[in-house]
Amino acid sequence: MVKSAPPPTTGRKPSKVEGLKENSNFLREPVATQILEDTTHFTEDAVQILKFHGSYQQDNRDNRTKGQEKDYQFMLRTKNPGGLVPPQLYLALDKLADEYGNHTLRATTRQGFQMHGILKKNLKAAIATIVRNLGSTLGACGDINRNVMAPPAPFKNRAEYQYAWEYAQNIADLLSPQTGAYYEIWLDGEKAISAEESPEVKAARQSNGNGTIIHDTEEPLYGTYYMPRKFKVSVTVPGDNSIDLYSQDLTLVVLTDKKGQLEGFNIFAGGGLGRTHNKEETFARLADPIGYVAKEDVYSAVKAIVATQRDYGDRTDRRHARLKYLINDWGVDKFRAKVEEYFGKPIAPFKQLPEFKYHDFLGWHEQGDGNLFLGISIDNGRVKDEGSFQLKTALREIVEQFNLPIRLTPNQNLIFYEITPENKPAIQAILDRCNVVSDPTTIEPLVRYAMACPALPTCGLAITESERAIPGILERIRTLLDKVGLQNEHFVVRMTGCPNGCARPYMAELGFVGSAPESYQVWLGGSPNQTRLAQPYVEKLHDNDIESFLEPIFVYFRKSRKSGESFGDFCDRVGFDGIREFVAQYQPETTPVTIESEQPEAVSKSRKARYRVSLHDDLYNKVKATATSQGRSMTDLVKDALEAYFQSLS
Ligand code: SRM
Ligand code: SF4
Repeated sequence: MVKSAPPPTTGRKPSKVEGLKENSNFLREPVATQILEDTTHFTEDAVQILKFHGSYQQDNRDNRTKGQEKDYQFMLRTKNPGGLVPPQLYLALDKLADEYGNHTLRATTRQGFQMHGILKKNLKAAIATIVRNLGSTLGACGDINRNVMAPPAPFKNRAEYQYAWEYAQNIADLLSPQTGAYYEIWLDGEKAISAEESPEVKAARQSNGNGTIIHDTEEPLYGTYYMPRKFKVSVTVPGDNSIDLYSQDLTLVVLTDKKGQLEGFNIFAGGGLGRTHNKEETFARLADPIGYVAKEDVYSAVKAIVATQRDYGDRTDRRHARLKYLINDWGVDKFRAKVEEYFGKPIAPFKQLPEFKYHDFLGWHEQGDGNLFLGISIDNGRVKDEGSFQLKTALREIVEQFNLPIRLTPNQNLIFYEITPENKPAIQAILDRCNVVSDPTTIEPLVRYAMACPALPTCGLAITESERAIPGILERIRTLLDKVGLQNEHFVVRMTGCPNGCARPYMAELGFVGSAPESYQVWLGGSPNQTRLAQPYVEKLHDNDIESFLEPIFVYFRKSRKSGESFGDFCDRVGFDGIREFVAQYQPETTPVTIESEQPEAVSKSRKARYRVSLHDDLYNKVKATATSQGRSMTDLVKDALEAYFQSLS
């Protein structure tokens, strides 16, 4: 094993994980040894290296019992550049989830799939099955380039979308680890049967642009120490923010000429969301525009940025190790100058771009070549069968019968594409039979645009619930919106069980970030298109207090919004001081109830007179609940109650 020189740490002690990477023999040990042992779990050191192979050691936190061994199980994460899941891979994953997992799959916020609940003894078979079916988990986690995102829309008549897919794949290949460890450990050395890499990418990986390559090691780009921390890349097209571009370490925006020919890429860098409560030195940060590179230079530019972070990212403090901190500490100009040293020439000025908008591509659409695509909403990414809701069955049957490729979306949904129009009715029939909604306008919009991370019971870092809590919380928000007169209002709600930000809550209009058991830090003021960072409004809101907390804010919004203004834009415009002032003087509103009277003669014969009386909230809620449970109107209920009351007086 030839080791590369350790990156500089300016005299400070490198973090423990740096030593584990150094001694791992390019990601082999201690995983290779411990996978052969008849144990339920790996040691802490092995767990760190296992991440690079796409797996996390977890335990079911619902099953923790004092004094007993944890209920160890493994999460596997696939890497799918641009969200591509070939039909063969989907069927393999579906089967693995039943055979070794917890019978569910989970579409992630970075266009991958996760499987939970795998026992150590089944890990090797599960990974081998994924690789033999055109998938991979290599580099899905760990200090390395993660899944490269791209807009999932399969628009065949829009060249820029096709370029985004092509370059997402090529950059994933360019930055993929070269160690033989993965195939040695999981496939007994058998090499993957993967799609041929583009020769351009192969050449770009080898070429030494001013120190981007570490010579004579198994990992020419990463060296012995890999990256200081995870590294996240996306490729998008002008105007399409389905990939949440401002939250990525590096985003490339495809730029084409008038004929749709690729010219080059705008570069954004330095986004990232992970933070720690009460540690001001950690923060969510939006990516900055860095500049423009021509298409023939794009791989060198990407390598130059990776090398800059590889060589100058903080390896002594993992909380300060992401690229966002390097750019924040240096400033964009110094960062760009250092990248240019590796790149070997100046980076051109950033080109003007149109406004970025969020798209979810749900429902049936033309894909631009006569075929169709269908975006299916998956609540919080969880693919499962539950009672009459048979999403897992529906997806499997569709893939089995029509052999369709899938693109996972960055919002935990999926798209089937290459659908010939004559197959649409049969696909629709499967969805209808399995109670899977295909018309996005029938989905409650708060649910449609919401995301939550897995949190409990699998995530070891979760402080409180997220995926399991969000459905109830969205329902309560809807009831509250209805109550305060905002019936058709909706906005982007995102929730995480801790401040790491896996469902990107800091980009939401209303973000809930777990801060204590059953409590959330609340973030307000993000934009509907995720182009602005939200801000923390309160540190700890108990789940029980959501209504009393949100009601005055919603009332202020209803009263003072500008025409068409979204909730996030409103919060950003009026500011937290304005909101706090309104909340401080807020008196809970009484809710008007309309009671019909018998028609007085004086009133036109054709309509009934209506009188309004006001009820306080608690009484109104009781009347409403009773009327609902009895299947009657509130008017009838109140009429009966009043009549009984007056009778009792007489
Ligand atoms: Fe994440 C760690 C789940 C996207 C920031 N993330 C974790 C772990 C592995 C917990 C752990 O370290 O023990 C979670 C596994 C939970 C479980 O039970 O499955 C986890 N992250 C997820 C997923 C599955 C959430 C989801 O709802 O889909 C996403 C998988 C994406 C994928 O396919 O690769 C996921 N994680 C993200 C994102 C969003 C994104 O990438 O666009 C972020 C914020 C963006 C960013 O990185 O800045 C994110 N995850 C983190 C962090 C904080 C990183 C930091 O810079 O501080 C951690 C903790 C860490 O790395 O120390 C983390
Ligand atoms: Fe776990 Fe926190 Fe990520 Fe949620 S945000 S999955 S709780 S690490």
